[in-house]
Amino acid sequence: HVDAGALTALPKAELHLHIEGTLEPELILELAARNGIALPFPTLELLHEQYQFTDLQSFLDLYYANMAVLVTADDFTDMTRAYLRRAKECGVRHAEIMFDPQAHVARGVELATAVNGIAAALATSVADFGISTELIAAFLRDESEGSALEVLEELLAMKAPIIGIGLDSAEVGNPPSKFIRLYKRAAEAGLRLVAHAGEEGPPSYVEDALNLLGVERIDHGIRAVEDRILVKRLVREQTPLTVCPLSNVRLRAVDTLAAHPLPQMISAGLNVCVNSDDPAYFGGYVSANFEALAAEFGWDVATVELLAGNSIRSSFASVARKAELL
Ligand code: ES4
Ligand code: ZN
Repeated sequence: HVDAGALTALPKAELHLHIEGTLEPELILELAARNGIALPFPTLELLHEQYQFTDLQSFLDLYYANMAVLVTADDFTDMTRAYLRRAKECGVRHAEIMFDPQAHVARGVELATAVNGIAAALATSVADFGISTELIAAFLRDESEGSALEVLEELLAMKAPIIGIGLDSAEVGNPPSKFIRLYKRAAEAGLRLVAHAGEEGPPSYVEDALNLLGVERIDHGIRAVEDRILVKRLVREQTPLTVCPLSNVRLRAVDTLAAHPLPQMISAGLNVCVNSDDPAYFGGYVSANFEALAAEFGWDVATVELLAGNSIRSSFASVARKAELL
């Protein structure tokens, strides 16, 4: 068995993290007050009551509503620094952080406000927290491909410091095939490619994300276990799967943590790592995910070391940075 101190001490990378999902209720209220925004749930008590989710969409509704408090670049900087502070306490030494540009533009926030605010915190993340960072622009799959392409062109024109693109939000009914041109354009621009797939959606979405979009990493991917041929391929190609166990429990993608397919995925030889997804909404940061798993499955140090090592190996960090952390 592993104790909490040893878990935290292990250097790890966080590869599946939505920065807007790190907005803690306390910070939501603080930013609402600072910006003079009236919230539908204006106290901690009323806000906390909203965190009981039945599926992905029920979470997304609250997640997008709470973003209303993000107005100035400083708001984005403060949110990002608050995440980095907590990530450091979890032993995170490298973080690849997603943000949802379309969600902010749709609210009338300038793209540059969001990008520059987040980037300001990331620019000093090594000095401030000992965490190397990268930024990934995630596109909303329930919006049109045209909307995503417009925002991508704007990000490229402003030379936004992004390493890649992702695809998130409501999965079922919004398959990878909808975004072929977006991923082609991003690849042409030299960006790295990831996408959520197989969270609520079927294994065929994982396959299509690989075949049609050319992604090099899959966010979630848990439903891949339903397709033996797909599992064989993912094992052979060692495609990284950024699994988020507490998220899956809270959004009812799995019934219980005990029923989570992660142990089965590890046994099959899949390249899995552990991530927090939207830690302010799902009951904890990456250490909480590791601790819950280790307790539930009685893991030894070797298993935890394997998962932490996978996260670093699967990252977009430089060869030198990876060597430093492994
Ligand atoms: C998300 Cl858990 C999850 N799934 C899909 N899209 C998302 N955006 C933020 N969190
Ligand atoms: Zn996610």
